Amino acid sequence: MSVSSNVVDVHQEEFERTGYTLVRGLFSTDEAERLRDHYMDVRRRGPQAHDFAGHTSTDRDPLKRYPRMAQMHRWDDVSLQWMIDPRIDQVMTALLGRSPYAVQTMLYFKPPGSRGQALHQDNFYLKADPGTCVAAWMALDRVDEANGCLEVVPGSHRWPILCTEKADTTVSFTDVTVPLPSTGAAVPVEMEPGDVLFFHGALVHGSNPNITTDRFRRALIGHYIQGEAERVAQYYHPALRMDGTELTLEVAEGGGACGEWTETPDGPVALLTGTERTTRKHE
Ligand SMILES: O=C(O)CCC(=O)C(=O)O
Repeated sequence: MSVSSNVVDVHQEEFERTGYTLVRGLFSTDEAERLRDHYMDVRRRGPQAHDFAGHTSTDRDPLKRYPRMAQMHRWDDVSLQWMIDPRIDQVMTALLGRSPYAVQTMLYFKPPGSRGQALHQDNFYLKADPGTCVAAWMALDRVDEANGCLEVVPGSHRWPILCTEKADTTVSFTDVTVPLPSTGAAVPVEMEPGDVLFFHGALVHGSNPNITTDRFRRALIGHYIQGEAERVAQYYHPALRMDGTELTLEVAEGGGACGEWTETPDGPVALLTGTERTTRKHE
C-alpha cells in the first residue's frame, strides 16, 4: 500500500504534535508473516553478529534463547530490502521533509515470559546531529499490553535528551532508563501485524515484560537519521541512502547500540564496539 497525500498530512500533523504516528497496514499481513518466518529461521541458525548479550539455545532466560538481533541488513538482503522499502521512504519523507538515511535494523523476538526494555530516548545512543533519528517500528505479531507492546510518552519529543538512571533489570533487559515527571505518562500502542509506528529520536518509549505464556511479540525496527544529519555514532556507520547506496558521514562522539550501557565505578559507560568503552558522566 502507498499512503495518499491527504492521509500523509494527517500523519505529519500527528508526528509534530505528539512525536509519533501509527500507519496501519503499511505492510500486508502476509508480508509480516513471511518476515516473521524468515527471522525465526535465521534465529534457529544460531548466533549472529550484534546479538544482544549472546545467544544460548538452552538457557532458562527466554531472551538468551531469542536475543534481539541488530544490523541484519549488513548480511541479510531481506532486511536490507525492508529497511529501504519505498513505503517507509514515502512516510519518512513526508514526516521529515526529505528522504532520510538508514542506519540500523533490529529484530525483537520478545518470547512469552521475557523482560521488556526500560524507557529511553533513541538519540541518546545514535547521536544524529544536526537533527535527530526516527524509528520505524513494525509489528510482526498482534501486540498489546499483555505481550508487552511499545509504550510512548506523547509530547516527550520536545524534551531534551534526559540524564539517565539505573533501570530495574528484573523487568528490563537493558539497565538504563530515564525518569518521568509523572507516573502513567507512558501510553501503550496496540498494533496489528504490518502496522508501522514512526517515532522521533527524543520520544521517551520502552516496553513492559511479555506476561503471556504463549504469544511472542516480534517487531522489526529500522532506525533512520534526518537527511541533513552530518554525523552519527560510530556503531551506525555506514549510513545508507534510501536507494541502498552508502554515504560517508562524520563520527559523533559517544553513543553506541541502543540500550547497551552499564554501571562502572566511574559512572555509566556505553559499550561501543564490544571492547572499547567510553565513560559518560551524568550532566
Ligand atoms: O520493542 C521494544 O520493546 C523496544 C524497542 C525500542 O526501544 C526501539 O525500537 O528503539
